[in-house]
Amino acid sequence: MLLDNNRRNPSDIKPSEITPPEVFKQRRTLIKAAGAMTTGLWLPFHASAATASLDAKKTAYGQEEKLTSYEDVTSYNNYYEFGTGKEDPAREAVLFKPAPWTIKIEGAIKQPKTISIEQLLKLVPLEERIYRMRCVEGWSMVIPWIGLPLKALIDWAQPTGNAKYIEFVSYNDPRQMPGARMSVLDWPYVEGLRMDEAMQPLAILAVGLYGKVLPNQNGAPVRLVVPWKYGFKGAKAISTIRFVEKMPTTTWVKAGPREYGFYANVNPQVDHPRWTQSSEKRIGAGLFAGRIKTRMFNGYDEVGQLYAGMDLKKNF
Ligand SMILES: Nc1nc2c(c(=O)[nH]1)N[C@H]1C(S)=C(S)[C@@H](COP(=O)(O)O)O[C@H]1N2
Ligand SMILES: [Mo]
Repeated sequence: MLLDNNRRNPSDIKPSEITPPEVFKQRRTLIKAAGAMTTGLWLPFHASAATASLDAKKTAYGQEEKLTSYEDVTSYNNYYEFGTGKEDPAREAVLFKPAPWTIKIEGAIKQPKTISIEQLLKLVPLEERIYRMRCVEGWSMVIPWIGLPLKALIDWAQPTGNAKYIEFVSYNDPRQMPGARMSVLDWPYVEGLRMDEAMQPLAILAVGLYGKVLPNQNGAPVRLVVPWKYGFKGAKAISTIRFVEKMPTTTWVKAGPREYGFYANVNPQVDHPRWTQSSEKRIGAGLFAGRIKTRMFNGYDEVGQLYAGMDLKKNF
């Protein structure tokens, strides 16, 4: 029953289809009180949580773009903890439990802290932002994210002057994540940004998409979205955020330093050894749609000043 529902497009399923309205409301209240929940209690609530809507204020970001369908956004992606195939995450992450959830914040900071999802959602009003997303493998999507500027969390965390970089560590549990039982990558998945990149207003922590709570396969309950960089910078299911002095060794740089750089800015002039970066295939554009030209910084020109004076062929 639960599995059957998940095979359909979740946007077509109203919570009321799964649960009578009064029970659904009751469950929502319970989900909000996630801190009080035990692991065993979570499962029956999961289906309703995954379709819960999220309030966010509309913004001007990406209004001119044609959106990639909810179906494509949630059924074609990379999330190696759930397998290396593009269709694996949607199938294998069905039973993953994104609540209760807290993020540990540590390193160069006045005092180590934890923040729960409930606290995170209250830091600043949530926004909807439509971003173009570009995977280094050559495909792209346009996704209406819901989230908050990463800067809001950094301001709350109060890093010290020694914080030059910020490291994001994804949750890793081989029991819940079949891909994490294999050594395709060096787990846990780690990504990072330079501090000024992290403060750039375009960088967000996403908690939803298409007006709903983030589906498991897209990084529930909270993931990074940095639209001027390749998709792999967007670490999913973040469990630890660490302020550090030295450039972190990120998972993909460790896996292939000739193929993946720390900066990973979208750059049509620097090809990946196996994939061209000068053009891209927009997912869902149709069989006869040609490839489109990839733009520097994925078209987010305003970030250029962060890299003034840097050789972006060396710092790829
Ligand atoms: N923890 C984790 N985060 C991850 C990945 C992963 O394998 N593990 N894959 C990355 C890659 S390569 C891409 S393109 C995006 C794809 O997911 P999205 O469509 O939800 O953005 O997630 C990124 N974040
Ligand atoms: Mo990617």
